[in-house]
Amino acid sequence: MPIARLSCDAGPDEVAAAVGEDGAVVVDGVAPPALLDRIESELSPYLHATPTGPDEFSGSRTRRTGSLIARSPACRELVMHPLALGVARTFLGHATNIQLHLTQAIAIGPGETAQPIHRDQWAFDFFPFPPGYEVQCNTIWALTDFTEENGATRIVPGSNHREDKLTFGPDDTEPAEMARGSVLFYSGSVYHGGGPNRSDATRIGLNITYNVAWLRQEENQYLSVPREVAETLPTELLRLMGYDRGAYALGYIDDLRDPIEAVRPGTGSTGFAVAG
Ligand SMILES: O=C(O)CCC(=O)C(=O)O
Ligand SMILES: [Fe+2]
Repeated sequence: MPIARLSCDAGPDEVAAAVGEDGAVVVDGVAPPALLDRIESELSPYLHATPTGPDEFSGSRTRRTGSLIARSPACRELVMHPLALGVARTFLGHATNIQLHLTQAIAIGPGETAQPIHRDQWAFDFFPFPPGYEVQCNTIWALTDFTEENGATRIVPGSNHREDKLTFGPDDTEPAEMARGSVLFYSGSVYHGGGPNRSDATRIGLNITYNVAWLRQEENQYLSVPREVAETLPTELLRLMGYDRGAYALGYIDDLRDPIEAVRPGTGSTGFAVAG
């Protein structure tokens, strides 16, 4: 079964429905080349300085560069992209609110082997979420073309509906081939993994993921983005980063103050409940 594809004029509802159906969908041609050029130049020094991974899962020829909000103003536009946010908010609409889970450039170098096939929601200590209760909505934006040869993400379409803790081999998977500027949406429940890179060039994807705001974030935004940078960011982005309550009461400051008060004093509400 091939990976579903939509064109860039698809709306959030259509994309979210496709993610719910098969666990993954590629949307072609979403990010403009000029934005990708800015991201490349802003991230380039960090990508080069990042060490390769320490184990099989992170990849001994793969570099994972985080803190994209702090390091690349252009990446903030992808984090806040109306299609990505719209899909995440729709797909996770059963939760009171959502948050940014992680931002990570994944550069798979030549010679890298296939990443083990997994569900991203296993990060939550393998908690058995009720089938159909989705906790994550993920994107990988293609900063380079993604081809079968250079390590395009491998997906097991439809596996979002399968049991937990299954094992899949390469033949069960399909490569999410896509051109630079396209974006793969996938759920926390779909089985997938980074592909092996048999080319002589590096494959780079920007993995920007969202989760329900009652769970912990994988990338700690409060510590990854220095306070002086946080102070310059739009309130909507800060809230998405976690300067907000999760659901009714999670994450307040001292006397039930709104977490946004830490960065933007005088703008928040007091008490429980999610602001704005
Ligand atoms: O780089 C990719 O294509 C996928 C990476 C991935 O699934 C992960 O790191 O969890
Ligand atoms: Fe993954």
